[in-house]
Amino acid sequence: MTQRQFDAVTVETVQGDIANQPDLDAIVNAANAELRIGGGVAGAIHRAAGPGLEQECIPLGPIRPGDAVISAGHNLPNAHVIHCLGPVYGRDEPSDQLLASCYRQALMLADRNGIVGLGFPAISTGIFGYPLAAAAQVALQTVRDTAPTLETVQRVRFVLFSDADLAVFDRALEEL
Ligand code: AR6
Repeated sequence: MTQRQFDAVTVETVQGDIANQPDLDAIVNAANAELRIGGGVAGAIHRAAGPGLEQECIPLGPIRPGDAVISAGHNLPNAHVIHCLGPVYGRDEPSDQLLASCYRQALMLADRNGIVGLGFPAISTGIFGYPLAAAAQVALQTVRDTAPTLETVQRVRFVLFSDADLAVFDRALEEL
């Protein structure tokens, strides 16, 4: 685990399951446009949250790449889920700006909802094909650049699925 402080926000990286972060107020979903149950992160979150999450989410969609919307956490230990649609790498352009928009919108939405602790997966780096090291740079830079504008968010945790992915984020955080 690596930690860095940007203004009032502590940014940390851990290996783990985004659907099992009980000490955070909110987690972020790497969603599909329709906000339906999917694979990867979305599958894990919807399985843990139960069917009420999809029922709440479907009327909130469809969303566009770079957008974020908020729902309740249902059976998750977190009060809220923030659903982001990341860019499909090689299709949704400019992919770096759309990915940055996901992180910025999620952070601002969290702040408007009084969230203190927020957990992110590595949005777009699975089925959507965004290279992990490049995605880590965009994610961490956006948190650093948004941190001065935040009032309630104090902890941002990046939850990486594998030790190898964690090492990539750790290096990006150290080099930032
Ligand atoms: N906890 C943390 N990270 C995870 C978990 C987990 N439980 N499961 C996977 N990852 P992905 P995307 C990692 O594919 O690329 C869905 O079907 C994974 O190794 O979940 O934004 C949606 O419905 C990868 O590094 O999201 C969309 O259609 C990262 O999380 C589409 O996939 C993101 O992988 C979204 O694709």
